[in-house]
Amino acid sequence: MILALALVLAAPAPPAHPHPHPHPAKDLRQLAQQHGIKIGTAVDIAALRDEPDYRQRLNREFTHVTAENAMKWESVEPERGVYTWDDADALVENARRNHQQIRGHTLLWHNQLPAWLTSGVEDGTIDATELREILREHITTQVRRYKGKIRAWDVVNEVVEEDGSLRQSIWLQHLGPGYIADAFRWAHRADPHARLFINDYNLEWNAPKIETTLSIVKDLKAQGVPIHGIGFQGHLGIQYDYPADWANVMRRFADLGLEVAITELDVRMVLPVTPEKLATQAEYYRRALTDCLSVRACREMTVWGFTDRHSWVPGWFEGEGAATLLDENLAPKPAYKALLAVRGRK
Ligand code: 9MR
Repeated sequence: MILALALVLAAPAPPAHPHPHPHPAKDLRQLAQQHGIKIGTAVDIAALRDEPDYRQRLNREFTHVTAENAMKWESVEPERGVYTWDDADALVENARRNHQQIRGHTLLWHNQLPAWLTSGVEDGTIDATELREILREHITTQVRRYKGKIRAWDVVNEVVEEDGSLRQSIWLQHLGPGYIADAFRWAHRADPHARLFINDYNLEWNAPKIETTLSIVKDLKAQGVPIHGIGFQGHLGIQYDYPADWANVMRRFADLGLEVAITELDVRMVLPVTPEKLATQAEYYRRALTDCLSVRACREMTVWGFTDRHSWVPGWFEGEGAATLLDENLAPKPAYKALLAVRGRK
């Protein structure tokens, strides 16, 4: 057995096949190559540091990474003017060593803001003029630090409500709707080569959100604001129908000249796990990749964690989980195999 294995390993590489990719991919890195897209994952920085099996799997499978939390404002500036880049730097360095591109997440959000900022705004010690300056400084500092190292930034995250109105965040309330254009301009100035995205959830299917986001993009473009991409988070659940119109929605944004990315894909289920549920989940993952591949402008599919050992889902949805491609022991689930079997463009 060992001898046979040694012979196989020693055999010369087979000649290039005349057809593009006749065999299923052996892992996600190869799948990404076959389809000419980037396949990424959110990275849990503690797991990257402490769990060798997690680290190996991450680096073997993925060509793109997003920091799940390490680049959020509360992580990088927990006290005013005190920057803590260690975790974000570690992720960037690991990516460099493993030939992974990076999505920066996220420059402006209403969640995971540092307490000094939210309390200062609340008690009035930070007024609108200062808040705008703080935001400009934050975006400039962070984007500049990773200039040339981040392929794409989620510049603004979740700025539209479910009913299609602009989100009532501190940004809208104190700075007015112009904060969105400002954020893109500041980010562009700090790194003119980074691709700048607007990112949201439920954008796969929610009509009011889709229409408002389309009009935001049109307005920005009309003003000459540097915006390059639309991020569909893609937090799905098998208890809901698959968003059947997703590829068409992607196309509407692509028609405005944007790059399209699936930025946070996961497919949760009500526990317990059953073979039937895993099969349905596999079908959702397969359809998401197929939808991306059907739209030429869709260049990236990123999953929000790749193992059920580290997923935000159980902590946020009681009784739900098992949302990722690999189980807690990093064994491939049917969804992983379904992705490898997808045939598509190129
Ligand atoms: O996965 C992230 C989780 O660890 C954090 O506790 C949570 C805090 O809000 O944010 C999660 O990531 C979110 C992402 O940054 C933006 N889109 C929704 C994601 C899931 O909540």
